[in-house]
Amino acid sequence: MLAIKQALSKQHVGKKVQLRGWIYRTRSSGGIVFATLRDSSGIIQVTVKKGNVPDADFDSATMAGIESSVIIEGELAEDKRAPGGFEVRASKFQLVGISEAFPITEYQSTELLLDQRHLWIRSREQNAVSKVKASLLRGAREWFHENGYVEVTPPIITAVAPEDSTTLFQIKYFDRIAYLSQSAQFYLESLIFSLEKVYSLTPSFRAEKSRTPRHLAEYWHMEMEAAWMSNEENMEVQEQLVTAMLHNAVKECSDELRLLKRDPATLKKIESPFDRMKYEEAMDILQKKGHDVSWGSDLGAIEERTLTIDREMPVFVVNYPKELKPFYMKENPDDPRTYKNSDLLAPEGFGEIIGGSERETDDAKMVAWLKDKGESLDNYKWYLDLRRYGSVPHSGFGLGLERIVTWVCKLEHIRDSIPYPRTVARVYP
Ligand code: NSS
Repeated sequence: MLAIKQALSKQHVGKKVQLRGWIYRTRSSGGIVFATLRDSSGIIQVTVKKGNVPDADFDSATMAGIESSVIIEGELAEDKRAPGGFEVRASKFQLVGISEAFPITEYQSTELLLDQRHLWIRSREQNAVSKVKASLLRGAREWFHENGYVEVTPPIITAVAPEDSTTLFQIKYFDRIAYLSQSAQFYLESLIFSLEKVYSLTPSFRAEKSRTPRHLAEYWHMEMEAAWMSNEENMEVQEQLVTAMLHNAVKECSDELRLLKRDPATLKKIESPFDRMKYEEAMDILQKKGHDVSWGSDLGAIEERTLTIDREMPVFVVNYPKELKPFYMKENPDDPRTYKNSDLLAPEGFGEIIGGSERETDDAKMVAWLKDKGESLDNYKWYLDLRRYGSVPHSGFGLGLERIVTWVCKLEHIRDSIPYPRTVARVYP
């Protein structure tokens, strides 16, 4: 049994091949059925001619509608008109599981495709996105491993809110209330005192009411934390990691990228270092381009689009005003209105894919902030302890996996970067 991608090769021409998969397209004309077969690796044309297969097999081929599962045997031939340049001339056609009329046809509304997500994930685009995502992840894990980071497994059920406490998902936890994690950061911070350089991949949850093309309620978060690290070094890690991820996807998934209309060459030429732009400079650029922004304005999707639309390389925006970012960030001594932090924006208008910073080590400052926000100090006692027992300068970041996939795969909407997107409007299927 060959994978379709393996079968599409001159070396098998004139030889017998056996393939299995699902009917992708089919039409019949007179005594011939032209079927396209798909499996996880690709598609291939199969012609089933009456007389060349047993009669029962020909009947099966006539009956097998789109998405029926089949096993076929036949001779591989070159055919310039066929997708991939080859076709199989069947000598056997076995119907394994007949498909009812498939509910997804060529032009479908976004809503229908979301309702039928469990079936739509069979599409070639979704297949390609999943492979690119896996390849990006593999690139990241290899980079972390080669650079001495330990992968750790932080909890998902927590009592803390590293990010905006208004976007917490609350759950009933026995007879108490707990939250689904927004970020593993605080736990990673605790683990650096044991392991120094750590990373994790966990789902993060954000109850964001806004319906935007870049927000999910549940996304996969790759986070890193390292002891003895400044934010400048933190940015170096980010640019090297992102480059390694992209280059791995180009190496492993060029065909998939092309299917998604992403030219792999545009990713291959991305190399560290990336530009650094102060928040202040970003404001100047935006004002010159007609945005109504001033010191203290947040950068949303629209502003980030303006900043990156003409760029081919990612860019860091550094030193945001304190009022825009969380309490755990380290004050910037060169401009105490700001933090030692950075957001990494993807080019071509895609915008933020990573948020990172050096961390505050003065627990008095953190306590004052938490009190000011009306947070219960009890839940944060353990986190503040980290500043009391041998604190060290440290930094880290969080990378939104679906954000980077959206950019790399040139998707219009983040929902297509994950098999089952969770948004305000949807938990089914
Ligand atoms: O809120 S972040 O900017 N930062 C943190 O959570 C830090 N505590 C991470 C850390 O330093 N360990 O989120 C980090 C990234 C952000 O840049 C996006 O790429 C992604 O997480 N992100 C999202 N992706 C998809 N959907 C939503 N709603 C979302 N929110 C953030």
